Amino acid sequence: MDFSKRLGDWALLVLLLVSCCLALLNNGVEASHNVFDQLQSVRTINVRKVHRTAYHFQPTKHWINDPNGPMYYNGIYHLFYQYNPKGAVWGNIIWAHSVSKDLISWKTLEPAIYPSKPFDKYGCWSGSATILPGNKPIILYTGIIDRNNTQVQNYAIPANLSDPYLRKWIKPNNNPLIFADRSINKTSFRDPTTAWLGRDGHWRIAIGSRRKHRGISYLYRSKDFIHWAKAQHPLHSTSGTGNWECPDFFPVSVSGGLDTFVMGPNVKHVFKVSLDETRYEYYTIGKYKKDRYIPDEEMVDGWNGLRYDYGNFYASKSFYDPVKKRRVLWGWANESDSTDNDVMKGWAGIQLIPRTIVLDPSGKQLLQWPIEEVETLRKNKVELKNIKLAKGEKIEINGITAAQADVDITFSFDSLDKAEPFDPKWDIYDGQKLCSQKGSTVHGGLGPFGLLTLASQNLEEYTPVFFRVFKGQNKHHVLLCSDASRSTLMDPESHTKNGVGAYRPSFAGFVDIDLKDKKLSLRSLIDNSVVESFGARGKTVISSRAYPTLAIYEKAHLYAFNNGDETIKIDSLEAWTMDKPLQMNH
Ligand code: DQQ
Repeated sequence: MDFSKRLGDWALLVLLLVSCCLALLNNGVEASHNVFDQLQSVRTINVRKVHRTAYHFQPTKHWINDPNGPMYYNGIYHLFYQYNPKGAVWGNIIWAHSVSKDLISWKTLEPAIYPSKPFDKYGCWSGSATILPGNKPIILYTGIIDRNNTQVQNYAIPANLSDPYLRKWIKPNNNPLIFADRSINKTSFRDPTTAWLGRDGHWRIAIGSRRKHRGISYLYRSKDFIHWAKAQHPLHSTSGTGNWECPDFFPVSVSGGLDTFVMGPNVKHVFKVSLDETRYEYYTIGKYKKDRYIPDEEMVDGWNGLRYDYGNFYASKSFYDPVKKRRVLWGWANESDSTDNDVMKGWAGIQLIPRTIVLDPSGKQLLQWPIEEVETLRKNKVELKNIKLAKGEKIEINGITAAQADVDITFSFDSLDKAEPFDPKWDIYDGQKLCSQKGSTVHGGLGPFGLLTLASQNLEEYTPVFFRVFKGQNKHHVLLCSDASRSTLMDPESHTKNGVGAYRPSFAGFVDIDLKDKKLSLRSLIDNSVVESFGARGKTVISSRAYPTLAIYEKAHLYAFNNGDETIKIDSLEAWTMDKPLQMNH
């Protein structure tokens, strides 16, 4: 190693130590991400390849967070996203821009929106796109106008509608469109939604905020998209939930996706918020009436609410795809390694595979499924059928690249009798705690059974995704776990998330399913450092990040396993190696 490289490493180490101290002192503006002033512009010299994903969306280097303004326009899908062009931690935030014809192969364009005017001088934060009548896209985003983190809402429009990629965006001088009035907390006033048009011909948007500890989504109306007035009542608010970021509000039906303004019979509405305090999201399903959203009675409207994803998933945003008539959901997965490691590897953050969302026929939850286009990346199919796994048995799924795979498996069992009793003292909303106590190696009655993903040959490292069935008083409780606690041998002492350490939780969520047919299905998309798992055809979804040191590339293994008394059958299994998408062709 030459002297200058060593000096560089020392400088980086000192920088990291200083920034950690600053972070602990809570230095920096109030923002929704850890702020490491000293690291924001540490230039990446070498991008570390290991752990980069092959078929998930990620730029060539540096930090990304929220998906912004996803939309479809004249044959092209657009994805904008919060991006730090100068470093691998949050900061210097702009709207980066990529386009695609299939949501899988992307082309990076020049940044679309970046600080340049008084109304966004200190940051261009999240927002959404709306297609106005006459097929004219418009973006609403949050601008930061001073060092006190004051937030306003701005708009941007394409410079040239006949440019197929809409490369250049203009931020007209009549911005900002919306200031916080005196009743609003101006440092918690952000992330405008896609607008929807009411029957009265007026546009509506919702904006995330809080009053003390009450999460609020303010509703604004406009006739012309330029002059906006705050409605007397917020669209929705919930006490005790803290600041709401990235609200999303849209109609759903059982049969397919709906454009954002659609109302009528058989249509319900979904309201989702991202919880600033806990960094997870919840949604409710309900009615939209007289400009207020009312969750259905059986919905849990708070910290224990339904989640799109019980793992690493935040700041999600949906859009309507008019071509395939579907609602598509984008969500960001942050890294779970340490900040130090992010700076070393020169990149942080991915977007998860877009998902279609429909209403479950029960009307009580949503179903999510990876967009069908991801299947075009499948190759080397392997199949298994009717394989029994007695307690303690596992079988390797050979013939694919296990570090980069799509696996879809259906398990069945003869009886529910051996399911362990569900202790009434356990918290039915805290699957994660239960999963941390009853991991994949803790023998059970019916389960644990599932997959061991990103596994090293001798199981020094693995990320298990598995079911465990419990017998409750009136029904069975099915727990789906995605447990990163043994996913890596890297820095084993660093197990807590304090803004700088690694985070390896035993993510888990319950699956609302009746087990009449005694079957449970699981699909996992595995991509080097991410495992996205869809339980029971998208009823419960969990995404985990993992950083194996042995189970990388061709050295990763994939197994199906059973550690419960009840013998489990693999009814069917299909698995594929996943290709890396080519750059979008022009
Ligand atoms: N990220 C953006 C904010 C948003 C937060 C800033 C959510 O607009 O509230 O990068 O992750």
